[in-house]
Order: sequence, then structure tokens, then C-alpha cells
Amino acid sequence: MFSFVLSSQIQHYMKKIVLVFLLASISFVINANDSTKFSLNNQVVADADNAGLTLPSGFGALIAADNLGRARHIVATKQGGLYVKLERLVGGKGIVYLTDANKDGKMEVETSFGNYIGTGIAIKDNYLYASSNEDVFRYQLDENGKVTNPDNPQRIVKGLWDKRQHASKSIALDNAGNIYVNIGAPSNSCQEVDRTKGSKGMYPCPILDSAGGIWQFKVDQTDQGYHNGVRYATGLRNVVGLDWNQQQNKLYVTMHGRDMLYTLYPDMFDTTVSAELPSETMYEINKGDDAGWPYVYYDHFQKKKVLSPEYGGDGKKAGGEKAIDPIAAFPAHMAPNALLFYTGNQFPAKYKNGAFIAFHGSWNRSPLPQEGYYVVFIPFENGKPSGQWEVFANGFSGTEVVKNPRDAKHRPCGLTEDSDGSLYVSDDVKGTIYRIVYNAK
Ligand SMILES: [Ca+2]
Repeated sequence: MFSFVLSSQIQHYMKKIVLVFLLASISFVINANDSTKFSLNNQVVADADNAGLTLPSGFGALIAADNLGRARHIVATKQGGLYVKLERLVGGKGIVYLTDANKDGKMEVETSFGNYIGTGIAIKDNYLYASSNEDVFRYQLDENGKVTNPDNPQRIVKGLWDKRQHASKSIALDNAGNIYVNIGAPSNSCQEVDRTKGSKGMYPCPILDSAGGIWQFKVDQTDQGYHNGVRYATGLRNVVGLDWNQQQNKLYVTMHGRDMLYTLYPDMFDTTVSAELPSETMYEINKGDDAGWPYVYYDHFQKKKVLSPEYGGDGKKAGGEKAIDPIAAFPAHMAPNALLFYTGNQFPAKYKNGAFIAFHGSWNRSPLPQEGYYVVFIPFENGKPSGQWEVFANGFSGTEVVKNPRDAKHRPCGLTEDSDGSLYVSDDVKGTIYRIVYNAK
């Protein structure tokens, strides 16, 4: 009896001692690693220098992966993996699949596949979709979010224009079995001779039959060409950023505006105006919409669509009465390369259903400094911007002033949201993947 009581008491105290020791060691581990590792609630913690980025208060960033190659668009799986589309093959492969086995936020390459370059990548209903510059493929995903047929995808779209200029076939998917493919115009402003002083604008612009718009295809049919697709929207010079807004059940896009107003028409535009115009634009797209390229461009100072000089414009004359207006406009030549509506709950409430835009950065603002090279946020309500745009994440270029795109160490190109509400940003210079998290509570 006595021995039983003693042993029971000893066991009781032993348990207490073990528990105290365990708590002490956990707290020691957390304190020792608070800037580099993960916290008790398994939330990923930012790098000490926020991966070199400047962010709003309460946000942090870490480098999730690095040196992947020319990382264009990205998509996160529900299970925490990440697919990255590459613009140049690495080891003969154009898609990288990253996973994070120990959940510390640092990702490792699990596999790579796909023998084609390109930009577009998206996930819908257990399929991964990826585009080359002329085709779209789809792959089956297993219950872990991993592709089951990496070497044998279904080619659902083929033979789209690839004329080098504006060749990225960015993609988005709706909830009704359709995929939307950007076919950028291989042209600045549809002149008879592209980007040449004195060359007239072609009317009607023949490029619009095959490019300069968004085409809609079925997700489950093989080898669809132009004749199987629907020209869903036209007059869009080059849409690299597009996203299906689930709240509105509608397509939204960001367009790269035309270049070279000063170079081609120095008697109408000076270098300052030409650096700021035309606007980079964001549109809400309905079937059949025409955004007006090449006949008009948008001017966010005059707040109107202006007739292009190739079509009789002088920088003031309005045009494009039947063309849609943008829902947001940005300074020229910032190159909006990705659009993402934020649906997560990790970030503060103002970000919910708002739009993030990754600006790849400019070349055509010289002699003024180049602009872009950051991620912008615009708050939204009921599918429309409800406030001014603001720079959300800056510092990718690693330099105060970018005179030439080659000066930029990193250029934002793709966006995706992790299932925990973190925001991933890809860079197509060094292949860095940034993960932005909200740490303040
Ligand atoms: Ca890891």
C-alpha cells in the first residue's frame, strides 16, 4: 500500500517535471528561432529582412524558393504545393512543382515536367492547366495536388498565334467549363509597318481576327483551334494579367497599353506625356466587349478614350464610343503582368475581394525613370474599385531608380494565394518566389 502511494506520487511528480521541462524546451526553441523558423500555431514567419521587400505595417515576407529560372505565372494547390510556369526551359522542363514537407515556408522542388516554355498556369476542379505560347494543356491532379500524367497531358487548345511579340497565352477559368486565353496582338498599334514613324494604322485592323483579344474554349475538348473557340472580347492589345472574379462570376483583365507616342509622333507628344500615357488599364469583361485597341487608348488625365494618332488622333480628340471604359487606370508602361482577387482571411478585412496586380516594370518611359516593379493593391466593393490603388509590395528591383529594366534584380510577374491566405509573388529574372504573410494580430 505504502509503496503504491509512493510510486503513484512519484509518477505524479515525474509527469509534472516532464511537462515543465517540455514547456521550457518548447519556449527555448521558439525564442532561439523566432526570426527564422515557424511558430507554435504553425504560421509561417517572415525572413528577418522581409525578403528585401517594403510592405504595409503588420506584413512580412520570406523567400519561399529561389533560382528557379524565368518564373512567370504561378498557382498554389489546396494542399500547399506550388506550380511555376517557366519562360525558359530548365533541364529541359518548363513547369516546376514545389512542396514544403516540413511546413517552414521554404519550398523544395519535388519534380519538374512539361517540355515547353510559356506563361499561363491555373488550377480548376482537380486539373492543372498550363500554356505554351501557342497551345494549352491540362493535367489530372491526384488527392495530394500532384500531377498524375506529367508526360502525357491532354492538349485542349492548339495553333494560336505565336509571333514572338506579346506571345504570352495567359489563362483563366470560369465555373461553367470554359477557359479564357489571352492572345496578345503582335503589334504596337496595328501600323502597316509596326513601330515605324509615318506608317499608317490599318483599318480595319486585320490582327483582331486572330489576336488582340480573349478567346474562350471548352476545358474538356481536345485540340481546339481558332474555329472551335469564341472571340470573347476584342480590342485588348495584350492582357497578361487576368482572373475570374468568383464574387462577380466574371472575367477581369489588366492590359498593357501601347508604346512610343513620342517616338512615333514627336510633334504631338513630348517625352513626359509619352512616359505617362497611355494608361495601363483594368477592365471588367462581358462577352462581346471591345476595349478599343488599336483605334483608341485611355488617358487617365483627361479621363477619356482618345483617338490613336495612327487613326487621326491628336492627343485630344475622343474616340471609341462603343468601346468599354476601364474600371481602373495606371500610369503608362508599368506592365501589369498578373491579376489576383484576394479571397483569403489571413490579411486584414480591407483586402478581402480586392485586387492585387503585379507590375513587371517598364522600358518605354526613358528619359524618365522606369516604373512598376512592384505589387499594387486596389480595394473592391461589388466588383468595382472602392478606393485608390496603392503600392503594396515594393523593393523587388533592389535599386532606388530603375533606368533600364536590366537594372532590376527581380521583376514581379505572377501571383497566387495559398490556402492559408498567404500571397505568393513570382519573379522572372532570378526565379525567386516570395511569400507575403500577415503577422500582426
Ligand atoms: Ca521546407
